[in-house]
Amino acid sequence: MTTEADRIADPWGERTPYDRGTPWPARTDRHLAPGLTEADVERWVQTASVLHSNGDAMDIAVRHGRVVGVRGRAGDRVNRGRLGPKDLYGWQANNSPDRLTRPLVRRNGRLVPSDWDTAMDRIVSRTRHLLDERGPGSIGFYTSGQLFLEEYYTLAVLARAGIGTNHLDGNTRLCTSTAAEALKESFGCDGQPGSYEDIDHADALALFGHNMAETQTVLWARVLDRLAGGDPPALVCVDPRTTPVARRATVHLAPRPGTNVALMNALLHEIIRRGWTDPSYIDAHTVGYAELAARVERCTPRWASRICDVPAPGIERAAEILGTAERLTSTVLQGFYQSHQATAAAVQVNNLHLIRGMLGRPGRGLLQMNGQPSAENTRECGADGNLPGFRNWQNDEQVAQLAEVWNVTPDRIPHYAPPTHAMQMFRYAEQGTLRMLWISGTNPAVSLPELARIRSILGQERLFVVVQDLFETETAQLADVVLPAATWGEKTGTLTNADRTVHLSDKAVDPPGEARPDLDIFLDFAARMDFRDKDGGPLIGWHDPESAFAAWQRCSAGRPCDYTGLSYERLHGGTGIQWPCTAGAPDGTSRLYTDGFPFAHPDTCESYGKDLVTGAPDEPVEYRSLNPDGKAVVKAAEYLPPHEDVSPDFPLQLITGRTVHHFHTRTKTGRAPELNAAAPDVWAEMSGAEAAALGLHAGDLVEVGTRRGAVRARLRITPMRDGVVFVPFHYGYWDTPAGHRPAADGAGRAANEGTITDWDPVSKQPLFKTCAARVTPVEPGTGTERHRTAHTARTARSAR
Ligand SMILES: Nc1nc2c(c(=O)[nH]1)N[C@H]1C(S)=C(S)[C@@H](COP(=O)(O)OP(=O)(O)OC[C@H]3O[C@@H](n4cnc5c(=O)[nH]c(N)nc54)[C@H](O)[C@@H]3O)O[C@H]1N2
Ligand SMILES: Nc1nc2c(c(=O)[nH]1)N[C@H]1C(S)=C(S)[C@@H](COP(=O)(O)OP(=O)(O)OC[C@H]3O[C@@H](n4cnc5c(=O)[nH]c(N)nc54)[C@H](O)[C@@H]3O)O[C@H]1N2
Ligand SMILES: [Mo]
Repeated sequence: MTTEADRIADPWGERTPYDRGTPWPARTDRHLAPGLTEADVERWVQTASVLHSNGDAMDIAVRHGRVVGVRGRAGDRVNRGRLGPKDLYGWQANNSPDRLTRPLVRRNGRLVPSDWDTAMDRIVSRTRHLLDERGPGSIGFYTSGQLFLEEYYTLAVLARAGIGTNHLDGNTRLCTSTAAEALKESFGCDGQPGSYEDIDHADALALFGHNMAETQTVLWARVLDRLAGGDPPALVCVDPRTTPVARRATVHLAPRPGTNVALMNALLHEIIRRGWTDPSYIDAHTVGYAELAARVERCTPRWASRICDVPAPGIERAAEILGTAERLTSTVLQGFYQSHQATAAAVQVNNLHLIRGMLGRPGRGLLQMNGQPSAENTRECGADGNLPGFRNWQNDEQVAQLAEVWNVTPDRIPHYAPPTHAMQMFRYAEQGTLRMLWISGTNPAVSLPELARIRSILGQERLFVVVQDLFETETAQLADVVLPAATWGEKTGTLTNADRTVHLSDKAVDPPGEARPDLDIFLDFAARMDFRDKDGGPLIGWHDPESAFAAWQRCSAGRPCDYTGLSYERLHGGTGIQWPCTAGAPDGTSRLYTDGFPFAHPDTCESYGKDLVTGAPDEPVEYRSLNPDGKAVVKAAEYLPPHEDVSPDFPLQLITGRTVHHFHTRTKTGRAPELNAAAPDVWAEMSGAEAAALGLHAGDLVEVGTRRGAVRARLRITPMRDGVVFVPFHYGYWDTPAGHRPAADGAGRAANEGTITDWDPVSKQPLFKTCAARVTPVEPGTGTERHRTAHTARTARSAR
């Protein structure tokens, strides 16, 4: 079946029901520019989605050297041909007339068009000057979860061994550093245990703080198809809002934001009390169970019901589903990762799977999800706070191994302290020790918390800011040099999705004007800086995507993310392949931990663990005595109240997140007419009871204010907990009249005007989902706005 339906009204498309344990049927989705048919397409070029972490495989349609549409790849293991709304329409951003086509440099306070030599000279001379005057610690790199593996790896080598700075992180810090950290805490190492195929086999699915229906629409279609087929799974949803996931749930728990640990402890309490654990699995494969059992002993459902404001019988019912399932698959995402006690909460989901022996078998799946298309690569390549190949900065042997791969002495690779996290880099810039920040593929002037602060940091005279992007974003407007980048469809590289599936994305068309692939920009910089290895050869010996991939393969050898069995050739034509892929496992590996936890061993682990309350790293000796044989670590955590709780002045909890039609700061989806029309401006959501209590109506213009800033938005009434206000975080100001820029009083339309500068102590991920707020009326809505809100709610309902 090939479908070209209106995927704005129905994001998930037609059902293809299937029974438990059978393969998910194919359905090929396609969208071409108006008036074109497949006969008009000159070439189809293979790629995968870059607008979420699902890794939906597709072909780009090319005509007259331009992208004119997309079609899902039915043979791919991830999506079996399906595509979501952002993928069907988002490609139009490639052709946007306002793409950056030339480098820009700041002259007399203004960004003016320039050329590559001038722009790169400015960067290189500033870099050399800072290295001479202040040393490598004055230079930082802030990258993305949206470039390709080859680009991150190159950046990691040039930053860590070339410049010699410890200040390299990705926006993955805002996204899934908690996923990585939770996996390290429990299994000694990052790396996704489960596989999407677990959904085909599960008899129970649990989604923890994950609105999969809107954020991974194709994976949700897979769940909907299971729900429509024979022997459907039970579904547990944990989310304060009545999301489309919640509407389909067998049990929906809507906890007070920030209380996930209390809820998880009560679920674990019930499972232990009712005897639903797997004692032989616990004995054979874990350490730390006794401490967990003691920790949750008094965490009854009644106890949690008071903290989470969830009825105790609901918790008991959910515990029964989780506790009695034969094949439990869980997913975790931002409702945990960006909320209070993020890592501690995510680790409790790992504990649930460990004490029930729910790992390493079909349907026994655990997915500490990713968000961005190539976040996995940022992490494995060490372009965030890890060393490449999931190597442990505290383990000298692993650092020495990396030094050998790079042919440098170990002291060239900074490892005297944990790699600097993004929030700390911005702090260093604020304090003035960081003097140059090179930002690639991310838009922090919209996506970081407390935007007034971020704008003032990036706007400082003394900080030299380089921005590498497709568009003149809010962040680019604050830069000293702007480099025009090529993007998806205009360059070749690989990307790895949330279930470890590696896809090749081929170049389909030329980039506009002088825009260049990020890889070429990083290689050009490395060449101009003339970085050398210890024998005087070039530090970076590769010159194109395929040779960069080969270099990465050598670095990954023997590590959990082993790519040595892959090649561009193998990734061509067929389906994506899951790492580890080696000579011994040439077709990849569907599940990790089918037989123990090899990377939890003290010699091989990526991390010795951290204190779940303070985040202080444990010492190697502590870890070795806790876990001498390398088993999974069951790590208990105590519930603690949120840092910023409600008060009489700020009586509501603000949570921020996503809507199905937009991706992040909308630089791509805001330029696709169908997606923009579906959600053109920011709004705020509240429950009917909460709005009534404040005397507000749907359609009213309100101000959602916190101690730091405010957003003005039209109000929508949607089902969710009372006491909560939700604002999508997608809206910056690039597409609004100048008057819409944040006003002098800070009121804008970016949710992050109001969010708090605070992060999880363990993963250092910012807490975008828990702060105190108030909602005040600005101007009553008109009749049509009230009607529009009602209509939107109706569409969402009928689309279930
Ligand atoms: N349409 C769309 N899809 C996307 C993206 C996008 O921008 N748009 N971005 C991609 C990326 S990078 C990411 S990271 C993912 C994110 O995907 P998700 O995590 O699914 O999306 P969010 O909306 O950020 O948050 C999920 C849910 O967390 C709930 N929540 C808030 N606070 C709490 C809490 O304290 N406890 C619990 N249990 N739940 C809470 C919110 O109500 C929300 O429904 O989506 C990816 N896919
Ligand atoms: N309040 C609140 N804030 C949040 C979140 C939230 O839920 N609430 N979620 C957080 C999360 S999970 C995430 S992932 C972040 C996302 O935050 P950002 O990363 O800031 O958001 P994007 O809009 O995806 O920015 C990516 C930028 O890269 C550019 N780009 C795209 N492709 C390429 C390429 O190939 N090369 C180059 N050089 N540039 C490219 C795009 O034009 C865009 O400007 O936001 C975080 N911020
Ligand atoms: Mo993300």
